[in-house]
Amino acid sequence: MSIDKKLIDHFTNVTTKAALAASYLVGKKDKIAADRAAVNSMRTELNKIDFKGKVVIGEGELDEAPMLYIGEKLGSNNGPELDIAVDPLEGTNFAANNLPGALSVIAISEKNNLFNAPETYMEKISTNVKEKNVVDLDFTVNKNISNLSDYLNKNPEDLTACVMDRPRHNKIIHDLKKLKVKIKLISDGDVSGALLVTDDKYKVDIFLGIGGGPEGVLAASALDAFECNFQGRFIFETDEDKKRAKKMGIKDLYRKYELNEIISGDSIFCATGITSGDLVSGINIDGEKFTSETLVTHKSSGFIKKVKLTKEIQ
Ligand code: VTB
Repeated sequence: MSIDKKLIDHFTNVTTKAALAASYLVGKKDKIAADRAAVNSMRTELNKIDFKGKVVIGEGELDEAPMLYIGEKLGSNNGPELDIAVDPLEGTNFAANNLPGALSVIAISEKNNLFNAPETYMEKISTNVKEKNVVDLDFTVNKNISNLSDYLNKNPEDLTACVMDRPRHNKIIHDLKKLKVKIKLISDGDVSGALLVTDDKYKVDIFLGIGGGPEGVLAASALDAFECNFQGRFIFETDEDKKRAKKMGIKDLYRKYELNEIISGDSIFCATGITSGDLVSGINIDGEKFTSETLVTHKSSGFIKKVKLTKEIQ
């Protein structure tokens, strides 16, 4: 089974509208309001589509967030049963402070094919290398870099690693620096960070570090369409985290997940720029019209495109 290609346009419209809604709050120093605008728009647009959707990765659980919570049913209730992962505003700081890289993101899979990721941290690694045992979450930074440089036939000093700027990454950054690897430090937005390995033009050879688990699953769905590699391991710090994970059906809390254990089968991924960043341009409003750019992937048809749209503001 695969997801009907016709749905691509519908889901592209969902992140486009959510990005537009959030764009009015760019630079207003209000993360919550910007997020709310994107969430509300996404929910309204998803409900217009003919499908039976269920949110498996959303904005918290029912008691925490009223919109797009895990388990929420969306769509017209006619059509295919699909699972949904949403990050209506990825990079809330970017949007609030008018910085590059805010995105509105969605991933859709066939029912039960998208990992039900808890809202905890995840250790992640992505590369554009499909072969196993070149880069691995279980290897040291030294081993990963040495293997990658052999594989790509590049010196370590010609490799670039993307890492989120966090104190928890001091050791990784220190090791990369010692190896003379070029470091691309990002302040937030690790969905985009993980996807920078997909095309040579971004000049990133490896993404690594700890970020949000849900963001990891979203990135994995696009990386699958690009035939890139991704591995993730959740980090459960508190007893409450561990209990929640068990409740969600995660038996081995320390397990390393391969890309296709996170997402399998067919999928659609859409990421629309709110503010311009490495991946896509942001929303531009010109009078009655706006333009948007969305990175869209559809696994089964091999569709991978940056879709630029100009539409009337309704
Ligand atoms: C990332 C990143 C997000 O949170 O997952 C990160 O993609 C992880 O959390 O844009 P910490 O900020 O606690 O390190 C964001 O930066 C913000 O949601």
